[in-house]
Amino acid sequence: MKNLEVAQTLNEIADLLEIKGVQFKPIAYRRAAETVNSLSKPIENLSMNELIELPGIGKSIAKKILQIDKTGLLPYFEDLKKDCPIDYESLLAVEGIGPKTVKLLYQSLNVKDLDDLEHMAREHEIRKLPGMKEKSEEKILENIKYAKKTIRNLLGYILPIALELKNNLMVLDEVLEVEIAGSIRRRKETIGDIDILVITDNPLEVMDSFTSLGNVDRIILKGSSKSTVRLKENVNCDLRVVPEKSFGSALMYFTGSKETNVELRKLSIKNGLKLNEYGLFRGEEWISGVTEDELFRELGLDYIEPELRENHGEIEAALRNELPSLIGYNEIKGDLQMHSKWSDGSNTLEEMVSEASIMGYEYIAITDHSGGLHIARGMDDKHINLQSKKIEKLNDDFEDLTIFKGLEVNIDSDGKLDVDDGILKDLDIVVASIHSGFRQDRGKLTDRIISAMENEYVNIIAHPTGRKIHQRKAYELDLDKVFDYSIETDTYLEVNSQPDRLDLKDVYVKKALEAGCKLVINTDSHNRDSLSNIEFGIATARRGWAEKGAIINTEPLSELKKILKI
Ligand code: DGT
Ligand code: CA
Ligand code: CA
Ligand code: ZN
Repeated sequence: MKNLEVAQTLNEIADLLEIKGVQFKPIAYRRAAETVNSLSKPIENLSMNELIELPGIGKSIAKKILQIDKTGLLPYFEDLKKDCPIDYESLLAVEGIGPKTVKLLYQSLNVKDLDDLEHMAREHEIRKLPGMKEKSEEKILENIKYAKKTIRNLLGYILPIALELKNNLMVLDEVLEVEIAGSIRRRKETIGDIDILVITDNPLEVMDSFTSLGNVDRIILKGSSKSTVRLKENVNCDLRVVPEKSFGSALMYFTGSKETNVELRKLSIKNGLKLNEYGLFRGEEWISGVTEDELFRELGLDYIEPELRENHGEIEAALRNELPSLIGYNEIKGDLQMHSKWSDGSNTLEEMVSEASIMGYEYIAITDHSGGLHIARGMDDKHINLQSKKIEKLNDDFEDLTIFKGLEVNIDSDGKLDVDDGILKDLDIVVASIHSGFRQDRGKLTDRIISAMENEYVNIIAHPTGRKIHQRKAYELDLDKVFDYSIETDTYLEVNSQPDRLDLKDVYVKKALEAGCKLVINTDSHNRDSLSNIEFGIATARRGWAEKGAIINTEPLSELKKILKI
């Protein structure tokens, strides 16, 4: 049944007409949408005559409905969208902003997207508009956050979807090559949309297959060189067909980031060249573009890994042969934070251990929560001791895997740990973290972390800034001070791999490394499937320019034991 799809298109047409300032028509389209929405039979079964019998549907709208039914596309709608210079979908996603407001914002303040809107709200321009107050401005700022949240998705959610799309395209006979580009290739923590490039001799057929994949919800745009679909998973995917000769340059361009592209283009111009998605040119002459490797070489640059392409100094570094040799995705030798049913995990200790063994790890730490029942079903002292005995025995069953006795202790609001040193001293690894009192001031929070670091048994500070993407901001910390103490006390800051944590985040990883810290990448898994999240922690570390040597759990067992004084 296509009723919902048709109704949605009619409503969007109404929005667009309203934004354009067209009279009466928007109301007509909305009434038609309502009729379609409340229809009890599939709209695609209705003929022209049956359609115009329906309330609020005249000949012109009926024609359009039939067109959507037949082709999934409506040229009238596509033209309207093309005509509209505004990212109206994002703006309308802000609660309290309707088409009339979008129009007003555009006409009076030239607001085209969420960034413009945010800027104008911060500059207090919104409250000057008719019908707006100080309060509306504050609400808009607050609601932009939620709108952005519904628009961007976590990498951890999107990456598997993108990989499946890639597989589905790869198996097509007409497809010669497929690559995921955009922010996914850069492994950014959140993703706006999926960008995929293909080489094919038969674009039309590939686009047909692409737009009819099982998880396509609706076609937004379909052409022979670019198509965009909305997936059922609530994210858009752009597919672009590029010439074989330009694959490298297209991959470079569509990998971005935009900021890096701008710099690369400037560099090309400086060298008397021109770079775009079709290739590298000297005047009209095409020089290169088949592979990224060769383009970087022609530009006098070392190859820049996609995770580094954020214009954070990577081009400078590539010019001087000073790029880091990034930690590889297979170089983690063990995961030093995970939970089992002994606290709030959902798999047994044995299940976690055998999964880690399957992954080929040399060592892991089981770090269930402390704190007794009132914190994350934490363990009391008696259980900590019992679990330790269990782990000692379990070690006998695994020849190639060492299981460390660990614990995740809470740092209380005064910086004290909720487990006595007498217990901690018998454990192999102690992870300390803040789970409460996030609202204290920066000085207090920094002091809490530092007192935990000063405890001689604490090895790791888990999720050091406490942020949760889309849910909770990082608490205030004097990171420079934390970095200093990390080095001084041999306490390692964690890069937590949970897709909504990624904490430390990429830019802080870079800062920590510049300060001379070494870090540890853990998954903080609460079930065995999450152990594979390690790739997101590694990606974050790579985005923060981390080399293998900066991450302690790339070290073999003997070395790690020395580092952690086990
Ligand atoms: P996203 O989708 O918001 O997570 O981020 P990206 O980086 O995937 O951005 P997207 O999908 O808008 O575009 C993909 C790439 O195409 C982007 O990383 C760089 C390139 N690109 C797109 N628009 C522009 C542009 O206006 N200028 C330049 N230089 N590059 C662009
Ligand atoms: Ca994208
Ligand atoms: Ca895109
Ligand atoms: Zn937990």
